[in-house]
Amino acid sequence: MAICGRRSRSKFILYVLGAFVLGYLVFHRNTKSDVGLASRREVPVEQRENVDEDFLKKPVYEKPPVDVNALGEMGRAVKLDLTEKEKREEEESIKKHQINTYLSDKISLHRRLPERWNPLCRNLKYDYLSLPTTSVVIAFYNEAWSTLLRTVHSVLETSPDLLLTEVILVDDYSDRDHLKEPLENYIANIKKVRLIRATKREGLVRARLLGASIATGDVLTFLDCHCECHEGWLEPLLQRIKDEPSAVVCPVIDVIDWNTFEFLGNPGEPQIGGFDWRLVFTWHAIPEHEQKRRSSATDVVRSPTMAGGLFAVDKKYFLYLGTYDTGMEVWGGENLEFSFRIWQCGGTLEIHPCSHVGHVFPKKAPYSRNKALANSVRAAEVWMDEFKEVYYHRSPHARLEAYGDVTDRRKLRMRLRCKDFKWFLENIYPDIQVPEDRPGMFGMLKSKGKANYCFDYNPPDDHNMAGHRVILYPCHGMGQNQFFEYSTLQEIRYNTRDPAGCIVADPVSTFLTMQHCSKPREPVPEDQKFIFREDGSLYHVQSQKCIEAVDRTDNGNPGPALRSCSDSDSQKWFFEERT
Ligand SMILES: [Mn+2]
Repeated sequence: MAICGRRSRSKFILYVLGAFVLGYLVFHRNTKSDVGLASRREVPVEQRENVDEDFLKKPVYEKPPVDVNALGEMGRAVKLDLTEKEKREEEESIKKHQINTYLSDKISLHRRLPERWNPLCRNLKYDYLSLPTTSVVIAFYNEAWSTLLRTVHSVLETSPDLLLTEVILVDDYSDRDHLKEPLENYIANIKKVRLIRATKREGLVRARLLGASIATGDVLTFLDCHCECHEGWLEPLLQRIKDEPSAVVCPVIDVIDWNTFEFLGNPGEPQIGGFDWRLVFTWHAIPEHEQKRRSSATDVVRSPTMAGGLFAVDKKYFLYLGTYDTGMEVWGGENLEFSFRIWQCGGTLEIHPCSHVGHVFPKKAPYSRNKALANSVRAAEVWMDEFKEVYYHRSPHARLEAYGDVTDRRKLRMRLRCKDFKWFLENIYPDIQVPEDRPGMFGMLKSKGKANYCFDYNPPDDHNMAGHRVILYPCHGMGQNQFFEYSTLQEIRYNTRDPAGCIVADPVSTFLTMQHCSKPREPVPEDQKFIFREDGSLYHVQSQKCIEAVDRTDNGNPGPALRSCSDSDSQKWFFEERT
């Protein structure tokens, strides 16, 4: 096991001790199981396989008999016929939770999901008796009753009793009444569910650690508090961790619609995680080099980053890695910090295509994320080395953020002899484009003639960057939509996001729009080439015109546009990092 070599002697002893305890538990589990199981173990392997498997994968609770006509059964979308009054209640519930909990309350807490994994996953066999056990940790804050309890029942009804030690609910100091006594009373009658409460608001990171601190399973499996597990979701995670204890394994996160509760799982290849240079998490298709590394569609997929909420990790390895950065507040950014740490410190971060868990993505973030910035800065300060500048250039206000003390986290990095961020980029995320950020060639692109106006670009939406027009807007110095970089390939790049955008000038309309940049090593299209000349002019090579700050374009608003080149200040531009 790779992790042993790096441990101190005392840790090694602890490990041996742990292995002993584990051995005892496996032994104990086998002996305390009923006689049927013990005698089946005498049956030759070929004959016992099928008999045994059903028995061994028996969940903690069986789902009640299916009622195909029940609302939302088999993950179907629900559309309710509501009176005006009911509609108002529904609206209220959406306002409160950013999830249609009015509708969720009408769906069975035990509903089934349709089978939406790669059919090959059904053929995978597990040696149940040798798999590690797990504690499922679910932290919540003011979660609605039905979404929380559907998560709990779903875990109990899809996880083999043999492998699930417990479900640990961590209440992060909620103030809603239904999460007080009613919740305690409800779970008092359910096997294997424990509830602990924080005594003040801790945030996701510390709440999860609170749960982890009382967990007794071999593996920690973290789930969000509005999930539904697909059949067979747990075994692949545990099998992988058994095979490779330094693997941190995420399930495929399937979408459950926040408004209809439709389960949108899909059996195709999963997407993997990345990030852009604002340190925002992004999704990507599996790159070619990774596809080549895999030999089957049921093999794990390596992912540079994780989305955050859902993963399984060997408890001892999680401790070795330094668990979470407890200096992080509420949520946001902790997922990238953990991802960087896993890879840089010798682990692997993977997605198992046979483990599917549905997650209700809320309409928008239900509570404040204003601490996410400090969390990102902590991640950058500890793990990104000189590349943190690329982040700061695009989020200049992050430099001013009070992010607390990271001394201990840096010591952890030293102690574990973690690799640097350059290694991470080159080996784990070679597809990300690293900006050049040459001095004086990035930041706000300001007009000399039209004082305090800057290039500004607002993409159509989070997933689609291209297509809109570039405008001029009062400079705000916050990076983001006003961040551009002039590259050695003569592009004006909009690379706060990944993949990056490049400005395209159209000599007919005269406007500037945004398109995707050419791929690395492919030629830059002619209409994306500008020469940033000594005198500050931006010369468009294809049209032989210059970019001018125009007060009123055809829609009445200021914008950059192509004009015949002149010596006017309205055709002079300069970069500035901050206001
Ligand atoms: Mn969530």
